[in-house]
Amino acid sequence: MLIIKEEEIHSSFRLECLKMEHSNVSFDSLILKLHDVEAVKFGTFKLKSGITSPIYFDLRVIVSYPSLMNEVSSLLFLRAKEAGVIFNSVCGVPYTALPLATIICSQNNLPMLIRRKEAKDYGTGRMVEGTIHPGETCLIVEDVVTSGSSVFETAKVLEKEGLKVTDAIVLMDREQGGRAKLAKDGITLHSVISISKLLDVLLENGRIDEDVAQGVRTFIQENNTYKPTKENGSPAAKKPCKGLSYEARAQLPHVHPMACQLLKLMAEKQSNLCASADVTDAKELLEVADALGPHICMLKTHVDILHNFTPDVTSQLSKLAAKHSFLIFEDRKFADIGNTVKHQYEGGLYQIASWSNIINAHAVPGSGVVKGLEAVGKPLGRGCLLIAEMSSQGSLATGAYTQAVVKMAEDHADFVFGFICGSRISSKPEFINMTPGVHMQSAGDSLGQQYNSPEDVILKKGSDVIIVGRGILAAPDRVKAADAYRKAGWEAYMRRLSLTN
Ligand code: S5P
Repeated sequence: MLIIKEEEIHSSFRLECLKMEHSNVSFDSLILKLHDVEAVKFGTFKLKSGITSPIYFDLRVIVSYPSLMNEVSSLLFLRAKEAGVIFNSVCGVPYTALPLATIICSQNNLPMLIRRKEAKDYGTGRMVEGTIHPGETCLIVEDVVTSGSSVFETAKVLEKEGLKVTDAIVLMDREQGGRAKLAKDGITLHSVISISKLLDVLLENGRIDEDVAQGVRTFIQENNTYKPTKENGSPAAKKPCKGLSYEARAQLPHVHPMACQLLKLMAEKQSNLCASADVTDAKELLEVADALGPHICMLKTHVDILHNFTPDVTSQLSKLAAKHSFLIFEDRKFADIGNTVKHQYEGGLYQIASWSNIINAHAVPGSGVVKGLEAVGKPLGRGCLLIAEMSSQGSLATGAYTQAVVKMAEDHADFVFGFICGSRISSKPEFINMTPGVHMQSAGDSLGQQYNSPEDVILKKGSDVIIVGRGILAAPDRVKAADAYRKAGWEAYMRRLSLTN
């Protein structure tokens, strides 16, 4: 429990990443309650912009339900804690989020600021009420984000008063471009519920049918308010590669040889499954590789977790890769200056470059990390993935950072052929998007891992490869589980092709 002492109130503090107290069940029940009170409705609604929408949110109604108000406020505050947001005060976007901000501040002993919609024409004429400490950071609270413009306007008013705005928390992200727009403006958006999650829960509970859900999904996709341009530097241009098959992408003129090989393998084996062989015993690693080999396009290793590593393990692994036609991806996550990663990749105990087809790297050090790895890997015909997003709660790899990673990949397409990401993040079909954090039964673990289903990842998020670890390794029958993931990933891909072709 976070206790903020009186004297700490005006000093900056970091809210620790506390274990989320809410489970998936409480999200589900919140979504059902919001539907019960008609805070979310389905039908035909004319929006302020003139557009007709199949879904409508009216979260103002929740002021009439005190326990729902408290629940929403707690989840919003937990979301900020979980993301490790640093702030000094809280401001709700008028009007719906005002009472939510009030409850958050009152229950957590935090200073609040109130943004006025119009300046008073008497007295101070100020736009923000409350004690302002210029230079401090204010967290914005909002009920629903579509384009992000209300959050942006509030941020501008606060910034005019000398405050900083780095983050906003929102109950419902309509996934129509607000997150990307705000990221471009330097504000990270953290949402409690996304529209995809809302649709899934309402579908599962028989509140809506598949046609309604699909109608909303199509509307959301077709009404993205954030148009990526060269100027705003957004990587997300959704259309071009959704309809292309893996085979077609393998034939593209500028495709990297490693991407080409992988795409062909995926098509041949009808598998977009990468098994994450996170075991600590060398013998078990080889057994997993042999048993799962027929079902996977790629085996991901963490060779440094083996307690009994010998060079023989990697030569056995290479033989199994040839036997079952899969690629080896050592998930080393290089993150140092070019000169150091060169040595780490080529030498040391593991000599990764000699046996791993694919490696990955963080972009934090700048392009030197790629240049260092490329110097070793390119002559050997290897390929690299850049980590553009992470599946863990509170990951800092979002927004402008993710966009910069995409740019770095494009600038080094001779060696970088794809990304570790949550969804398809590049408009270029030559790049492969690989997504970890995939599980068919669990929503996450106690250490911040967050899971999506194969269908979410491939069909809804447009990624190419699912990376599955414990979903397979912890199953009573690993081979059966691997085949179930392969089938689920492949079926989602086939559905994606049929939707767009
Ligand atoms: O963002 C990431 C990136 C990676 S590579 N999140 C991840 O979970 N991973 C890796 O994917 C992680 O290191 C682990 O090896 C695997 C996920 O394992 P699971 O057991 O949670 O499926």
